[in-house]
Amino acid sequence: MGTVEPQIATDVQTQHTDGFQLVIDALKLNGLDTIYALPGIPITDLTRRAQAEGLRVLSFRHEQNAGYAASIAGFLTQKPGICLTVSAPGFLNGLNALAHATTNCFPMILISGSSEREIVDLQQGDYEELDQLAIAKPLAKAAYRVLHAEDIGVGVARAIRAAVSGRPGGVYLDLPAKLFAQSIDASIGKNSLIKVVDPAPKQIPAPESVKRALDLLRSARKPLIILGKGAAYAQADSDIRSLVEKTGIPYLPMSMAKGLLPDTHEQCASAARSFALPGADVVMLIGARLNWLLSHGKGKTWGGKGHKDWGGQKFIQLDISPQEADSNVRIDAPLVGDIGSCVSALLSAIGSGWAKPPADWLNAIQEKKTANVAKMSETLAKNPSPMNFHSALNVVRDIVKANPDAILVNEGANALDFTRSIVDMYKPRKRIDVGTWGIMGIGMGYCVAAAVVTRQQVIAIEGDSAFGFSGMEVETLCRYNLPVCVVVLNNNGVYRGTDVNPAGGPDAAPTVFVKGARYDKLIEAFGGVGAHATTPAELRKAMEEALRSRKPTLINAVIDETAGTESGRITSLNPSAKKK
Ligand code: ADP
Ligand code: TPW
Repeated sequence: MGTVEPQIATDVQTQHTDGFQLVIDALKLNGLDTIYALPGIPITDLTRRAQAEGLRVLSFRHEQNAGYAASIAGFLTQKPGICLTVSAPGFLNGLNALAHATTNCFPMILISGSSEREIVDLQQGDYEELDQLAIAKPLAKAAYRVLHAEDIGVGVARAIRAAVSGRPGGVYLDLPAKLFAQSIDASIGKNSLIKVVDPAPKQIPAPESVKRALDLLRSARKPLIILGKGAAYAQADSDIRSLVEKTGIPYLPMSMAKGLLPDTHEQCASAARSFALPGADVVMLIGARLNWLLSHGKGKTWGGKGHKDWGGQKFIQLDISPQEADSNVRIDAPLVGDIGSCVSALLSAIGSGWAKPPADWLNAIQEKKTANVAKMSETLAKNPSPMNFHSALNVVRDIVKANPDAILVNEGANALDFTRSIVDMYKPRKRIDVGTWGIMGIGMGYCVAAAVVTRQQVIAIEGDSAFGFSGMEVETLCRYNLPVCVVVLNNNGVYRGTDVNPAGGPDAAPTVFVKGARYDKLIEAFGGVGAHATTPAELRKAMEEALRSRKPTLINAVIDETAGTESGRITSLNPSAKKK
């Protein structure tokens, strides 16, 4: 007996911790305070305990939407957005968003519970068996698995560094079910955690590359700056604005870079895009890739003779990825570093005596702009019945102008293209949309994250098809009582609602939905505000009320079903259009 007593005393004195706790502690230690999740085996208790420990755990109706929320939280905050899912199907549902984050250069960590390694590897048919790590790898910037509780600190630290350093991206962290219940000595656990120091170190560009870039820019007769979402992500807003203004160079914002400088800025060349791109002789890309969204830097858009011919431009490219240069056309002056450091290096080298671009170039752009703006104003002033994209978006344009801090979420085809060109943005990182893939389904996930991380009003402009991909999350908007106003531009289908079944049978055409659907009723089922608008006046009233009340609101805005074009502005990418 005498020998047993001290043994019991030691056990009582030893404090233990477990895998659940260490994951929570590791996230908290690194300032990651919000989890976008969908509970189930083996992570239900992780969501409960995280909430009990003061983390914000936002629960979704489908993992894809939780994942999109995490990805855009990463873009808006420069901290990896955390998405938490169950194994196999939950993981796969979240994977789309992980790939999206990687493609768009958004920092995100997908944490999925997984089944027993021994059974998965022998393919013995475990509950939700899937080799998740292997599947995630090609779609993620990095992928890790933690098998021992004392390695959780390292696993989370590596995931954070991989997500935010260099070119940001999606990281997968595989946490097998057994890990969560592992118990270890609390002090060993505590000491195993890592608070990541300087997770996204500055990358200073080489002085010779700064000089090369400025020499080229100085030689330009028709210079142009293109701002991409990498520039928006970098949060170097005032330096970027100084660079644009000090050089006097006209600039084009890519979709999510709108508002980095106000779209109403005199140097903004958006309204003269199709003149500026082929006309420019030197183009400085700041956090924008020459991918399909910029016609790969060549072809007719850039003044090339054929669709693959170079237009003669010289390019300067500011990017954190040294591999990005020359991906599509020759980059004459790559400037590798983080945007903040690159822009500040350019600013110091420029000083105050930079000569503005030749007046004939600036005047020519201004002339095109004035003509196009006048044409657009005429179209916007019309009030057709039924309402069309322009008359509806004219209302949105006014509302955003009056509420420049609101975040605008946008997806659809025509709903996307028209909103992008009609609705001016006034502040950085206020427009978030379908991104590099032109993906449908980001809508409600983006709304949740934008409202939660910025605490600002959110306005979502959604095509009726686009909305359907995440529509069930209106319950999530209501559950968390988020200040989100969703406007569904309802034209009865994908692109428009007028297609007919070519075989004449009873099935609707593939692009057509239930006519006259009342999406507003959907949100009412969960206690939100629904509104039905058939005129710009009704739409204006409903939007104003939504912004005044800050209640979750869904406005079904009825649009002329003949109004859209196939695929919006990218009709030419349809194979049959190519054939013609
Ligand atoms: P857009 O679609 O707006 O044209 P892209 O997503 O194509 O923008 O390009 C963004 C680019 O910005 C990527 O090449 C990425 O490497 C780069 N990038 C992202 N963050 C930073 C940063 N902090 N500093 C420098 N470059 C960055
Ligand atoms: C994940 C293909 C591109 S745009 C679109 C689809 C289905 C919907 C267009 O209709 P909507 O907008 O939203 O009603 P509007 O204004 O033109 O009427 N699946 C995914 N992503 C994409 N891009 C598609 C399908 C697509």
